[in-house]
Amino acid sequence: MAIARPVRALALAAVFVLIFCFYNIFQPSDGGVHDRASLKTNADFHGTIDRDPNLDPTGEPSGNLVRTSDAYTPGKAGTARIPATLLALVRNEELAGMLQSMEDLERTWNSKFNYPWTFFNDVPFTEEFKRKTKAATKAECRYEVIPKEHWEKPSWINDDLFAESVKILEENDIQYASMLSYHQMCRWNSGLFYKHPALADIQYYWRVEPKVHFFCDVDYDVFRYMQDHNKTYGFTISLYDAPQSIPSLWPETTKFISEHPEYLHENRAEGWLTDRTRRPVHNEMANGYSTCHFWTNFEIADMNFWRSQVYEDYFNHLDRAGGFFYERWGDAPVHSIALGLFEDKNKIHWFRDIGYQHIPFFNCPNSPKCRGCVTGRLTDGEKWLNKEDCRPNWFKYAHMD
Ligand SMILES: Nc1nc2c(ncn2[C@@H]2O[C@H](COP(=O)(O)OP(=O)(O)OP(=O)(O)O)[C@@H](O)[C@H]2O)c(=O)[nH]1
Ligand SMILES: [Mg+2]
Repeated sequence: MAIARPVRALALAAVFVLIFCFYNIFQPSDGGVHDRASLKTNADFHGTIDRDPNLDPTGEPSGNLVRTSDAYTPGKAGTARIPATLLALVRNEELAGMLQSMEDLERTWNSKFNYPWTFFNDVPFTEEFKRKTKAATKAECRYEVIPKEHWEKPSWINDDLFAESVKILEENDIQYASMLSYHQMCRWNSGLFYKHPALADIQYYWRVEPKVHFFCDVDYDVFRYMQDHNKTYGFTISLYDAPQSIPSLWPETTKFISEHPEYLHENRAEGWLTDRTRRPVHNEMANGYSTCHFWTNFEIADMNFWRSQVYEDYFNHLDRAGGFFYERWGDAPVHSIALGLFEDKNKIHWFRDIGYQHIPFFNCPNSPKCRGCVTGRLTDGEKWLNKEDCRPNWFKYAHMD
């Protein structure tokens, strides 16, 4: 029996619709940046960004900017540099990746301003590491070992409970859960790095990891920008976290707030932290936290915020609660929650003009100053990674600059 052409066309269309639905339901899951196997459907996600602002022409931030001059010559007395450093926690084995990050950042920015590099490690740096990193910059390089009391698992962490907790985290596909050093690194980056004696006289830092990329020429002193414009924190990328890595972080935070309601800033970005409209299941699994965070492998910040009594009390509360080890609290959600609750949201700045990549995400603005990345493309990884973009929430609850 012949089937009429319109009916055939309709049947074909129905098959395509079905395939499309099945693909969306069963495509690789989301989860956090590090964790692939958590949530299997799109039900926990409501829409991508309407229009990526990185597609719009991007220039420098508005207001007074300080340009390079002779006063930025390396080692010069009476320098225009303010107390600030490029800061990298890195292993000796990551030398090649560190040199690559340095090359990018020196080319695009630091060769004009010559801020010192400060390298941190839990073991001494090798002579080769020192020699090769020194050769990658005209600026001063400092090599620091982290004191044991800042790095070692604290005395109140119970080994058996840690081992049990790791099993649960691994069942939930939380990457690096069994690596004690990863937990130590997250804790150090959250609440200890700025206490290192080598940073005592330094106020601002730009965190740099090995194997990251910088794409755009930046022709002003970003540390002066932070200072002159009264900014506490600068980010490039904002993402959702894996809720299974932080189930008790928000409950511990609300406990802390109930003990210290006076610490809440009146112009805070709390809605960004508690949003449940875009990813309700994330919020539910993280017990009230959207899981939105600034991706802290890039951060330009004022350490006075971390050194404040408010943050000191908050970090100590979290540290005692044990979640850096019994869960896998990252410095990204910890820093972000503190900024979202205890800081004026207008003191947080999106460095949209700094082209940046840490695998698998980019910040790539539309600017003639940028080379080597694709404007407005968040990721060069799998398509589902686009769902991890949390900037729309930041723009909604805070601002776009
Ligand atoms: N010295 C030292 N550095 C570490 C250690 N663990 C991590 N780091 C550094 O801390 C930073 C973050 O660690 P990564 O392993 O990159 O963590 P991540 O960015 O969450 O993971 P990836 O997505 O795999 O890059 C990097 O700069 C590492 O070089 C450690 O045990 N010792
Ligand atoms: Mg990394």
